[in-house]
Amino acid sequence: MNSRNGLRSLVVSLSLAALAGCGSTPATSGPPGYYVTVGTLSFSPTNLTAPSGATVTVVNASATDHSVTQQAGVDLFVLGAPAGITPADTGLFHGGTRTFTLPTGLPDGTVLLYYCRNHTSMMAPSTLTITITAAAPPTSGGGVSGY
Ligand SMILES: [Cu+2]
Repeated sequence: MNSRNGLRSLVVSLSLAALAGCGSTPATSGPPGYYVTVGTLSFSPTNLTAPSGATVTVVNASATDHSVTQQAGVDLFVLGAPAGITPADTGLFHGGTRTFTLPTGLPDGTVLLYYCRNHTSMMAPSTLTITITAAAPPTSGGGVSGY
C-alpha cells in the first residue's frame, strides 16, 4: 500500500507541474530564444539562465536609451569580464532589439554580470546576471511586438 500512495502523490505532483507550466506562458510571443527586456529602469528577468554559446536578444521596451554591458564585478559600471572572456556590449539603443552571444565552453553555474551604461546604479537591480545553464529552455517571451 505504500507504493500505491507513492504513485498517487507522484500523479498529483505531475499535475501541479503542468498547471505551473501553463501559468508561466509569456503574454507576448516571439521566436524561441533567450530574452532580456529592459524597461524604464529595470531588467527583466533580473537573472537569465541560458546555455553557454547562446544568443541573447535584448529588447528595449522603453523610450529611453539603455544598454546591456558586461562588467567584471557587481556595480563596477565599467566594461569588463572574467579572464579569458571578451566583454559583450549592446551599446546604447532604444526602440528595438540588439543581440549578443554568450561565450562558449563555460561550465554550468558561471555567473556573468551586466549593467546599463546610461543608468548604472539607477537600474533596479543595478546588475543583470546571466547564469550559464546548459538545460535552460528558450522562451518565446521578450515583448518584441507592441512598439
Ligand atoms: Cu538604462
